[in-house]
Amino acid sequence: MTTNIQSILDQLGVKANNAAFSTGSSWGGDANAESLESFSPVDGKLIASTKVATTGDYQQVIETAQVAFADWRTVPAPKRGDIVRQFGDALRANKEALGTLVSYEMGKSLQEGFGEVQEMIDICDFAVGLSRQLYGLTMHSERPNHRMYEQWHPLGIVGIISAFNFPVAVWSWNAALALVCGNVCIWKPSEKTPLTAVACQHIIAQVLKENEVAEGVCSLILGDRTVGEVMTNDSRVPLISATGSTRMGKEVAATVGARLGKTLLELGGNNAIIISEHADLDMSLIGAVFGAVGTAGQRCTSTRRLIIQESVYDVFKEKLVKAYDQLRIGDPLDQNNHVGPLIDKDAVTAYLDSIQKCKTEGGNFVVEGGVLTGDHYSSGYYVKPCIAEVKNDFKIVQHETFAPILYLIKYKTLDEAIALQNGVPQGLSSAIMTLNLREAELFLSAKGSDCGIANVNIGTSGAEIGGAFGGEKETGGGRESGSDAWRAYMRRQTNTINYSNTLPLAQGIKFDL
Ligand code: UN1
Repeated sequence: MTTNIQSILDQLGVKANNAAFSTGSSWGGDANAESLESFSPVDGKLIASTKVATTGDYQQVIETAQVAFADWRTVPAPKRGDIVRQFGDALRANKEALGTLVSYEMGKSLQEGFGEVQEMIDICDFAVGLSRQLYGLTMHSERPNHRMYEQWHPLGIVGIISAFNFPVAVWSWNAALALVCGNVCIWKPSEKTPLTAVACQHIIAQVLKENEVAEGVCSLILGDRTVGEVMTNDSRVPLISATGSTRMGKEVAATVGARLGKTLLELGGNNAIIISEHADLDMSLIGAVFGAVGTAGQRCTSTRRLIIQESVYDVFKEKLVKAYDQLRIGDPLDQNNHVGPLIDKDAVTAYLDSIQKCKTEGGNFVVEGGVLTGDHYSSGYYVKPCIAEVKNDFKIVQHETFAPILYLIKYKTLDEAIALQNGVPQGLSSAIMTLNLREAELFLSAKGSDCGIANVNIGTSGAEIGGAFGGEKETGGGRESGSDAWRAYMRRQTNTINYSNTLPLAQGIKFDL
């Protein structure tokens, strides 16, 4: 690897120290606390270590955030938007360094690392415009000389729990919107990717400092799931926005629901592309292969299933096998490679386990998987993207494995294909490849895909930030990022104002004294 990671860490202000939390410019942490070490999946080397936050650290963060909210909510929204605009500019200046660190700490290809930072810049731009558009409706009152309208106020502290696979972008979707809406944020990143989080915290803290924003508006707390559990249990945090597995999401939903808090959940996907006999097969190939092997199959939007019409099944399978043959797997910082490593040893075990289960259930591997060994693959986390012919009702096919395993399923009629596509517990992303208008519209209709995202002639991954992002069923129902997702970060207040000389009651009720 030619990239000098040390100079990137220096540029981003990431040092090996005792940091376990930050409330902005100030950092803290107990030197005696447990270490949180970040190893690169690229070469297995220790990049740097931080500390796990203690309960005392958490208290300090939450109390600082509460004080900060009292002021931040009074800053005019367009002014808050201007600060987010400056954050976007700071990300532009650091795009190369941060994108490279994302690639090195998480393992995705450098192009995808840059893409992830671009996604952060895009959401900042979106949030700036939004800061002048937090619209409420006005209604006509049934009573004379009364006015009714609704307005949106910030919630308070937004707790953001993010996953390793998009270690910085998903935080920024939440933070950029939460901030323009007048909330303060506490971010608990994945314990697998603490350093990219530390880098982001430095970038945003600098912008906040230049604008004389108090400590506590944007905080970071490092640690394992224990820290996350303390936060989800805390009624001082009205909204928990969590990204991760369905198992984790169910726990968060139960804990936050028990205290009647709000959640925004973005959980597992089991995304399929339907490839019709009317598809442009060359275009479909790019969508399918990028969807299945991009980020080594570790996106929640990764393509896990291809549902292929029987008349094009063999020819498309052949194209896939050829394309997989040409995939270059290796150091993701080397732009010649398409696929980097999985995140860690557990991910490799889950990948091997799923392949085994698939075989036991009768899956036929047309491209075999396996762990790659040798000098180029020193971390031990590099695996071969593989393809298996399966039945949709195999147990393993119903399950989301965060790895590059692609399942092929054959269909006869489009109704059958849609039933297969919907026939899994998850409901995040879906796509159809067809040049036939009737097929495309049926897929998008109420009788079509049951997912939060449904595309035509585009794969399942790589959504733009402008649309609402999230899905149904076991994906959790939350919507982040674009469209009107901002409403999840605010509370709605209905206001009725009487400017008459009497006090008429609604519904015509008479009550005279
Ligand atoms: C995720 O995997 O959690 O649509 C987010 C995509 C990206 C975001 C994925 N824009 O693939």
